[in-house]
Amino acid sequence: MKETIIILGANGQIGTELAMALRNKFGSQQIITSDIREPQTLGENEIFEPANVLDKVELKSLFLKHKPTQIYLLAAMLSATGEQYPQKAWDLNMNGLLNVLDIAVELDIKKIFWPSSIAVFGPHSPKKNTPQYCVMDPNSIYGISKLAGERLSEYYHNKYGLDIRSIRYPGIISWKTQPGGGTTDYAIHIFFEALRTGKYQCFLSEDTALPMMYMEDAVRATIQLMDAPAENLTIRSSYNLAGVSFTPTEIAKEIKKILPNFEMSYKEGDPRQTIANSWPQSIEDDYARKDWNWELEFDLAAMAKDMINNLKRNG
Ligand code: AKB
Repeated sequence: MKETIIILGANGQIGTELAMALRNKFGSQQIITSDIREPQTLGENEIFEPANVLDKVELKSLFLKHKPTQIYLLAAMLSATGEQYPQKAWDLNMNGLLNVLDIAVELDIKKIFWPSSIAVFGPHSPKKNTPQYCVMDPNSIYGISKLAGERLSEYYHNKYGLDIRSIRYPGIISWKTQPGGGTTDYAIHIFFEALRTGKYQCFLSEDTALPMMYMEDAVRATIQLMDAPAENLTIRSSYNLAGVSFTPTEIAKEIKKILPNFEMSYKEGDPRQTIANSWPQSIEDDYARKDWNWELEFDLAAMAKDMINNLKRNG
């Protein structure tokens, strides 16, 4: 079957790179990118349609026009910005998802990808090797909306047969598009600043370990999950994905191996520290490995090397 894919929230950090990978896989004509903002560039044969996921009428006419076989819903407000605008974060993260799920049921669009996050875990979840199933008491509005979204996804799968698939993304590290408003963003800013000024002041404390993943791995995982046979999938809420866990000290050490003059300092009292403290330090991803043969490629050293090479080449 020929796939037609709509990516909602396609101009963001993950959407930009996922769109490139999906265009390579299915051809540009099959991928419709959409966002409330126009993209900075649009290649020949690439299709973009402006749409707001909170506007159900607009969304439905987009789906009716292109008759997608798959939808990727990436429009969301991340953890740090969410704490500044909790009502807006809840509205976008929940109602955007609800709109897509409802229209998908109405128009019989079966296959949907929607990302969750490590933010679904909270202060009483195990901190190390956090398992798929455990106490979950997120205390950021972002985490609360993602956990509610996971329950909603599983509900729509069970009740309406939607083939919805999801990953609990760790912090995603990339050089092509900058992230916006996340707690894990320091692990990207550090590379840009290391090359630009040779220094970085980190807003998280030196020993704050968090699960992260290089963009190549995150995109590969997402497409691998979407390609997996439905009968192999035992999780319809969202899959844990481990990635690589490190502290600011550890990433700074890795950067210093390549840029020996790099200097790291720390700023105390940033509100993102409170969010980071409530999240796992590392994740266990047995279900992803078993159900769809997930394997990580980039460890911290490989990621740091690739980031710096690409930023130097493109900077
Ligand atoms: C954030 O920091 O908010 C995101 C996430 C871990 O979901 N990168």
